[in-house]
Amino acid sequence: MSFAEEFVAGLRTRHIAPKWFYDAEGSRLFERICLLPEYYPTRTELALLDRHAPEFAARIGTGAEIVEFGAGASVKVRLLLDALESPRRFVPIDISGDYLAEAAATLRADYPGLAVEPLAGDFTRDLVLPLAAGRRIGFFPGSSIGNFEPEAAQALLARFRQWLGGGALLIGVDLFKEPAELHAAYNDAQGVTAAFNLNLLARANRELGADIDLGGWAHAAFYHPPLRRIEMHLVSRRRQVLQVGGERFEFDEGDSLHTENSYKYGVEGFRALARRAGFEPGPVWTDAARRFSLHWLEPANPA
Ligand code: AVI
Repeated sequence: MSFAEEFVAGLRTRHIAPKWFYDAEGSRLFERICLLPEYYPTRTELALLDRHAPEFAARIGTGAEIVEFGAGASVKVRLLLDALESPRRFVPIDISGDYLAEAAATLRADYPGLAVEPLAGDFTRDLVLPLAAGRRIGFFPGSSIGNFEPEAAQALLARFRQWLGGGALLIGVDLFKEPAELHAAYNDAQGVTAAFNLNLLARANRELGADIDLGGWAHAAFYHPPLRRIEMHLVSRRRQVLQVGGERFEFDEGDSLHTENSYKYGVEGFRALARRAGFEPGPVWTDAARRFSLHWLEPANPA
């Protein structure tokens, strides 16, 4: 379904999938989130990638192909590429086509010997990947897996396993921790996460000709301990009517649109999920405070 169709359907169900955050503006706002002092996942994962790059390179081997799911600005993969011996090809996949093309051009300039073949598309749907050039390794950093419901996360991992055709997956997974620390990460003092959330409505104004008053909506994010997830919502500040795609949607003060879940895992819980998806979990790397984890997953029964 297109953004127009899903946005209108989301106004009916009061639930919109987080993948629609990422137009060019949303991708830029997300890059700013990654630099926020409160948002620990990015810097923690970057430090892990940096510290253990030689180990990853040894596991990946010579002449490999890296496929990154949800590549964004492709910053993290550089730490891998820098450590690899003669990587053959890099295939970044992202839903934000313009943003992907920009990032690919920069990578080509910085890695002249590397074939960079971006694929603009939605990896939660059927995508046709090019035939593998060398051992194919999947890279899914950032704990984007946490933005899927656990059953959907399992199905997605199973799909990656098929796409990787016998290759391994290196995946970043955010760990559960003190609720206050989680809360701060999604309620930053500068309001960048709020702008990221509200950009969904701004995008509807830009792309769908909606006339939504952003001042009528508030960002809300909170940790839900029983489900071990952060929930993000857009909350209506007053009674209002939205007119989109020829339909009318009424919101009372306090009504919300649920825009994102971000599940947090324990190391063992995530390994169990990976097993259910047909992987054999290998080593796990975490920081000293066990904020974030990187998992090496091999297919249980390689083709
Ligand atoms: C992309 N994803 C892993 C981020 C997260 O933490 O769930 C998206 C995000 N939402 C608000 N801040 C960051």
